[in-house]
Amino acid sequence: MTAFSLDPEQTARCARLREQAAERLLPLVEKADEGAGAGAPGRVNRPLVAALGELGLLEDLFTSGALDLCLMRESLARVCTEAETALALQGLGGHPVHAYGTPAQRERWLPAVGAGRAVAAFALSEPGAGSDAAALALSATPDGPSAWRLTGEKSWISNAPEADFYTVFARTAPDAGARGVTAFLVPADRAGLTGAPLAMLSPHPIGTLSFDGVRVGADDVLGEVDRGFRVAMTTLNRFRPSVGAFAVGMAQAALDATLAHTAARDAFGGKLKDLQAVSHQVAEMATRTQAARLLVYAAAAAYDRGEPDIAGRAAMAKLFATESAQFVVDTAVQLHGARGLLHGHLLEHLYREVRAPRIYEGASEVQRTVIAKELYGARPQEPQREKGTPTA
Ligand code: COS
Repeated sequence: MTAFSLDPEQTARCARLREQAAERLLPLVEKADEGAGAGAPGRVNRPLVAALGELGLLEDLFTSGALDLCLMRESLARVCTEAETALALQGLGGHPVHAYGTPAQRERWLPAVGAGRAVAAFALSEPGAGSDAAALALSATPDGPSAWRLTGEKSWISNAPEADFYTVFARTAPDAGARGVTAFLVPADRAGLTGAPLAMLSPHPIGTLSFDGVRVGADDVLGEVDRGFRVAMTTLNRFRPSVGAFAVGMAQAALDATLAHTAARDAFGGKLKDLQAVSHQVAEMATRTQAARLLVYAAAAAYDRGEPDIAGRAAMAKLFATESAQFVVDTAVQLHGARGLLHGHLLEHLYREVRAPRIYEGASEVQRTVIAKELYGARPQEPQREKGTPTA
């Protein structure tokens, strides 16, 4: 890929993904909606996860680079947001095991996650610690030489309470902030672990988890004791540009629908697109979508090359793409008029879907904080001289 376009192989892969989403994945979502009632809270669509596995897409999560992950997410999102999110959550919950797990942990869980037989989840947020992730309080108290008991709550956890295992971040050192957090791989059937679904605006399953003295041992630790904040942050570095890709896919779907609608709709003696008030809005939607896409691709490509400033670039990509997608989807609703808000209309669906990504995996405000930290950290501290100021 150059800085400006995908190569033909990547373009062909995106087209194939869109086809697979339309033929294999979308029907499984429509079927679930008929069966369980649209948006049944907290329910994982297991046939959908299994189909993602059969198509080989879940295995790709762990073998492909960040840019390929973005292309997958963008392509699926254009056709079927539910499939996109189911894929992403397998990646978010599974990545800490892939990147930090012991051979035994990897063998036990990664083939099952890749095949879509095991559902993964990433459990960082708590009722009292969202944006301020280092303030998390779920306590891991020692229970013998190398075991702990987990006690406390997690909240807003995607795939809870139906996941098969959770990547759980708990406090092993009180009062140590980010340096006292440990990541654990906790199977869902551990005694003392319960959960409940939450009914949210966002259509994917989200719930709470309650830990009542759940026993974990050294074999359950992901990475090193007290070094779990890094596990969380490096996972987010990888996934944040791809949240942007999800947003770009939704924005493109809204733009495509708007182009079709405004070209066909009769109004004021012509087509809607003949009104400059309409066509200029569409041009703005397309420009912001493309700018977001380029920022996402650039951040992901930088991640794949191992460049040093990836946290800030990932943050910029996520911030700009999710905020732009909100604008694009909202404008698309406006240009569709009332029909865009009809239950079951693509835009009504996207309008609900587009809101949460501005909050999860680091709210827009957190992304600005990450960007600003990097900017000031990298800059010389003394004020810059004005042009022409003598140097001696
Ligand atoms: N990549 C790698 N390491 C990172 C990192 C990143 N993006 N951000 C922080 N770290 C490391 C730091 O290097 C530091 O390590 P050392 O202790 O070894 O020096 C440690 O983590 C603590 O860093 P810092 O003091 O900057 O952390 P803060 O407590 O200030 O947290 C923010 C910073 C706000 C960025 C963090 O809490 C965050 O990302 N919050 C949002 C959480 C989130 O996304 N939740 C949603 C979960 S998924 S739905």
